[in-house]
Amino acid sequence: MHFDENKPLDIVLNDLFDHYRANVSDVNKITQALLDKGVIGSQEDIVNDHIAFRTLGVPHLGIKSFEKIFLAFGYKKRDYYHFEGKKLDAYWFSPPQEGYPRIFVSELRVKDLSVKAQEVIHKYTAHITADPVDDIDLENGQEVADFLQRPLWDLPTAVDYQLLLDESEYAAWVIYNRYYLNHYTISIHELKDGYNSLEEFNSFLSSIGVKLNNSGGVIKTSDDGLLRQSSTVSALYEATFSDDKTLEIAGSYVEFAERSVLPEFKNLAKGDVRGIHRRDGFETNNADKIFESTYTTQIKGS
Ligand code: OOG
Ligand code: NI
Repeated sequence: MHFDENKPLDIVLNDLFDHYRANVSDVNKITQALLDKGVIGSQEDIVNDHIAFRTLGVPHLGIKSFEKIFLAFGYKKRDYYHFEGKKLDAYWFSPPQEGYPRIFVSELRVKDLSVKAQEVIHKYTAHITADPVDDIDLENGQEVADFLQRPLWDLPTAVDYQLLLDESEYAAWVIYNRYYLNHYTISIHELKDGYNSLEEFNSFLSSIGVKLNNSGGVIKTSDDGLLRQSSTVSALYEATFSDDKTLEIAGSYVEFAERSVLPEFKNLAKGDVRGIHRRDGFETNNADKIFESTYTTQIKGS
């Protein structure tokens, strides 16, 4: 995915992707292998199904604040999802026009954590008393792009990070990684024959040594059978904390989605099938397992 940069949204998406790609080595590794095999002719041939962000459910930092950016770019807020065990809420947002990715934004239910964990989160975020996005010009793409790379709170100490990690892997991820892009998603059904089913694509990924999240099975399938997803597990990165301690922690990952044609369009000729004819949205049970792509249990498990 790469946009022409004639709109603020294009600038933002390109900038997010450039930072993400520079940090997550699986992104270029997969693109390069697809180029080498002739599956794609250039990086732009990859269709990005969606991107995802994580937020903290405290005043001025949750979805209600973060979403202002993408609502201003014409995205529409869609379904709500709840993840009981992980103490998360999420929404997805549909793009202003075809060719742009969906957006999945989740939020930690901070009030549902232990008092100790809440205290740690408040220690870093209590100074934020207005929506930080209100200070930026949402018509200026570069300003928005810079905002999404700018830390809104101080780096945590290793002790605080560890305390959060013991209770919520998601909390620990956000306190260190903040609003950085959590993943982008390759649309598998858009690829050529031999690569356009998740089974085929996942065997290609294994052949190039990419490790997949196996929580709930490698392929996660929606109840209607029409949305199937897989994802890599994050690599470990050496992170430096505010007390100069270092720990190996999770970063971002890559996802793969196969959206099937809806039953009412099943008689369409293959060449006539467009995005609108396929299963849209997300699925709670798939997402619940995909979150674990940054969890120690997946990264350190076999
Ligand atoms: C998001 C996990 C859910 C999906 O496509 O259902 C997800 C996350 O890890 O923040 O990406
Ligand atoms: Ni996703």
